[in-house]
Amino acid sequence: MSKCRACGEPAVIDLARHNANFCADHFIRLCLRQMTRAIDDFSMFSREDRILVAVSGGKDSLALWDMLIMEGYHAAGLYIGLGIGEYSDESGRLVRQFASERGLTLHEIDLRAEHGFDIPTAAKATRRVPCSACGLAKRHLFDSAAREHGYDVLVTGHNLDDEAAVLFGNTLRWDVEYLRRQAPVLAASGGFGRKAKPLVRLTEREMAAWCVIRGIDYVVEECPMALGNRHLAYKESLAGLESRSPGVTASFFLGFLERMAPILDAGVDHDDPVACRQCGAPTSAVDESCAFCRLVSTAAAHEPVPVRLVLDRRRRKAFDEQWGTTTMETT
Ligand code: Q46
Ligand code: ZN
Ligand code: ZN
Repeated sequence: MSKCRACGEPAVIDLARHNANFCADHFIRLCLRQMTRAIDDFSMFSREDRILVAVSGGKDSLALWDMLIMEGYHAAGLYIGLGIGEYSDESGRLVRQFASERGLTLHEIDLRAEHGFDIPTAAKATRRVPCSACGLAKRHLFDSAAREHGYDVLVTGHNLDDEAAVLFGNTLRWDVEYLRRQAPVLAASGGFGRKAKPLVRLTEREMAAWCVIRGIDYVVEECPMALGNRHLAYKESLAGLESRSPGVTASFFLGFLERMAPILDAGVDHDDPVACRQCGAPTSAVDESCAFCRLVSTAAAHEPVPVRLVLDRRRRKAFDEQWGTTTMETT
């Protein structure tokens, strides 16, 4: 049996990118060290700050919340019920269970109950891919919840693999504006709060292992609406490279952060926002409602749409293959 590099006890995980194996205890310490390094290197927040963790019920955000609490940070959770069928039911249940078992503060927003729509309906009503309406709603609600409850910073569970996939896509298109915004911390600006990604030095597999070792139940299924999402293809390509050369994903993304630091833009330019005339949130849409309020009025007026009707033929075939369902036969 392989041994832990630090103490020689039996190892529970092999990390090819570190060319080493670790026992549970030393793996936990390694993860905490990597998170703390990201927080300190980018001055994300301090121990005095009040932190709001956007939790989806997936492994990354729950692991992040767990790690922050373990390191003594003041961190509460924010969960948004997106109304994506059973996926949302299960993720909400697991987030509530995580918070109540540990006595942590959890803020919840239910899109359907509070804003009159859900993501499948928003996708249909706006005729755009679900992730576009979803991303817009989440950005708005994260910001407004952090502001309303007086948090200093909002943190998300984006990991090294997520960020490397985004970097890969931005590089393939040489999208300089997006490349500049890939800093793991964005300072508060123009009425928008500070945002940070403390897991940028940790991989997806490491976060799954964290949850297993710490006994955290998380929603294992990917969001069904993500099928066909371009990021997944970039992730798969990088995973292929990683299996042949362990560590290549980390050197790609962390090397970018190190070498490109001078061009990274830690502040987002919102050119003098005004207050949305409906909800008061900062927006660049002068004399108009913000993008979220416009989404609400389009989506809430639409009849509710079940998840499966939003998935197009190609996605539904993949969905059926993945989940063993028969949505293809029902229309
Ligand atoms: S929840 Fe929403 Fe994600 Fe589902 S609809 Fe897309 S953006 S994939 S992180
Ligand atoms: Zn050890
Ligand atoms: Zn608004």
